[in-house]
Amino acid sequence: MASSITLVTNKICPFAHRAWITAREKGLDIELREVSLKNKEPYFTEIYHKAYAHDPSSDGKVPILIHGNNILAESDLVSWYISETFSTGTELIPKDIFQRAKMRHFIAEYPSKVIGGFYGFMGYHSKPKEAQQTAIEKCNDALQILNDRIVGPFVLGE
Ligand SMILES: N[C@@H](CCC(=O)N[C@@H](CS)C(=O)NCC(=O)O)C(=O)O
Repeated sequence: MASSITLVTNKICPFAHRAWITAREKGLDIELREVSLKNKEPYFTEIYHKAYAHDPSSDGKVPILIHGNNILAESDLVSWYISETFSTGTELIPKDIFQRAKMRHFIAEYPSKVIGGFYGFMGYHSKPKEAQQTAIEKCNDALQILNDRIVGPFVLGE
């Protein structure tokens, strides 16, 4: 029997979204285990410290993938692992090497360009009006840079 897949996750985390979207695109039946990032339960810290590629200075970050004996942290690795392991669903990694280079470039740029803006935007209700506007503009500018490269419906096309 194939090993079950669990994703330790949190709804607000864009890194966890990346792993979850990958699993959805592959059509996988995964168990989502939602954990609090504010009050970290012992299970979360323990499993995080068992995960390959975890940050030793952290007491837990999402996402974490558990697939049989393979426990993996870091959303880009998790997404890559899911994409390469399962042949079901959408083919997410292009065969063409130039297309793959574009994909790697997008993955490298996404966190630095979009995620800072995204977090600025998330806390925007508690900010003064001017700071809210700056947060929206920063988020839109980052999305626009990436949007200009998207062929659609996926970044590289079909
Ligand atoms: N580089 C990591 C970042 C993961 C990350 O920072 N997750 C945040 C939530 S969005 C987290 O778990 N933070 C908890 C903490 O740092 O204490 C990845 O790509 O998976």
